[in-house]
Amino acid sequence: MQERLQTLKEEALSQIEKASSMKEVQDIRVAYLGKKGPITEISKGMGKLSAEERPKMGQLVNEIRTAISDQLEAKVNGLEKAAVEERLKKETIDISLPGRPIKRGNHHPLTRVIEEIEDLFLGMGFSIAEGPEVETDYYNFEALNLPKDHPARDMQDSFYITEETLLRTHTSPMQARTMEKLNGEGPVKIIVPGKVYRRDTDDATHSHQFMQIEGLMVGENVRMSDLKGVLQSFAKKMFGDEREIRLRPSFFPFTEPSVEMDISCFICSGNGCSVCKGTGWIEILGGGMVHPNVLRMSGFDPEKVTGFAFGMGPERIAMLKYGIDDIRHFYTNDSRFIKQFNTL
Ligand code: 2NL
Repeated sequence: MQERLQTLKEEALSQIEKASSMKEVQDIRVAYLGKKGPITEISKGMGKLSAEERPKMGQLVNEIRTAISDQLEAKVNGLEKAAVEERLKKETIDISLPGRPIKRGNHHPLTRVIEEIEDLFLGMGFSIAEGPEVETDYYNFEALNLPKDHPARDMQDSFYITEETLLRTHTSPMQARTMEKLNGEGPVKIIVPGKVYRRDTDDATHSHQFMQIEGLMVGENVRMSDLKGVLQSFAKKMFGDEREIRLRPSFFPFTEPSVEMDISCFICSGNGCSVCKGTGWIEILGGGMVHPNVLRMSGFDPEKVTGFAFGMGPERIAMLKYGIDDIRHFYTNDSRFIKQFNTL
């Protein structure tokens, strides 16, 4: 009996040793310590033993049961620990992996150019004025020396809403509004950026809706040379310090005299290229001395004050500066286009 018990113990311990899963451990427990297992069977048979042998055998059976039971428990603990370790190994996070880049947007190229222009003029003491896109016929035309029968009104085919209201064809009406509010008390020094509308067929260089930035300075002794100095600074800031400018005579109903400004070609510096069409000069904007009629209609006395005004198209500035070949790129919002102007 003792021998059988010893053998049982060795067998059990060796099987536990070899077990590699919870299921196996459980099977071994049932096989050796279960109700129908050999240890239970031996315990049950103890009654047949003599009073002398019974305690000795009882102790031995208990020892063996405890030994097997302890071993089983140790195995269970070992297997659990191994399982946890295995999981930890699998789930470790590789913190050396580079993070996923965050997609950041960037300013639209037109916004960039407009803000750059605004910064320059703010630095020269101009304020920014903004106003309505739906305008009255009076502010859009009449107040700018374009009476009802003026032929220049045909030049600017416009989107009329009613007989007296339309989508503004330039930002000048806001300049007239600003002057009017000041009741003849200068000086005025503003720029007006904003959307304007003209009835045009869209193509690579025309759009029915586009941006304009106009500037206006009114005060005592404001001269054409002041306009020239301001525009010279503008040309250098936007197209490089080496830029020269030239003014050519032109015509606008709201200025007299009127000029058009060219900058020396920033591509070929005058040697001749396709951008300046071999002339060495690129036309950038128009301006002039505010027409006395315009000053008068907005409440200023042209005998006492003078003013200069200019207007430019920021799309044209941006197209030249960045080599953009189609104005429609600005409005179709293809992210492949916009992303190219990411300087963040
Ligand atoms: C151009 C030319 C110009 C003005 C705009 C202006 C405004 C007032 C009085 C007088 Cl309130 N003039 N604006 C003057 C000359 C030219 O724009 O080619 N723009 C894209």
